[in-house]
Amino acid sequence: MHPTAERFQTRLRELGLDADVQELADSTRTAKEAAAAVGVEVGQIVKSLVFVDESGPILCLCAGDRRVDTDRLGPDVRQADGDEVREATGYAIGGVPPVGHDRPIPTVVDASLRRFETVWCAGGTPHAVFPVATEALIGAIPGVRVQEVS
Ligand code: 5CA
Repeated sequence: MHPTAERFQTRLRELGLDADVQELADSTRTAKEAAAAVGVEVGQIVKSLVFVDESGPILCLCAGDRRVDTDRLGPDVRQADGDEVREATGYAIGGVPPVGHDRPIPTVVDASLRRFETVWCAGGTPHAVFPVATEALIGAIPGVRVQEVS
């Protein structure tokens, strides 16, 4: 396994999440590609999107078939650029996982993910994903806010 996916797998275990990272030959860089690669609907793919407001980065875990309305995240919110994403999470765009970042990051979860019992998330690289019970994922995020985001 790629060392970044390996390191992320260790972090999942440390968080007590029973989830196995899978490396795929096909790209899972985007929600659409990930959905095709694992054979689920695109809504079931979790996008881990970084935004920034005046107090710093915010992570939004959004269903693959939804688009975040930044106004719902707060005032003066904009999407982070690639450097900011790496700085905030320790991972590059296309592989950003929903948990297990280099440092804590305030996290908002799209309530529409609760449509699915299981969701699929990025596992650290653009070829790594993992399935996890939606409620277990939400339960592993300290101080999480679950709300409509689109
Ligand atoms: N591995 C997949 C499925 S889990 C994944 O990481 N999807 S994602 O949606 O979380 O990551 C891709 C997202 O990164 C895009 O939806 C887009 O919002 C963002 N993105 C892509 N390119 C850029 C860029 N140049 N600057 C800022 N954000 C970008």
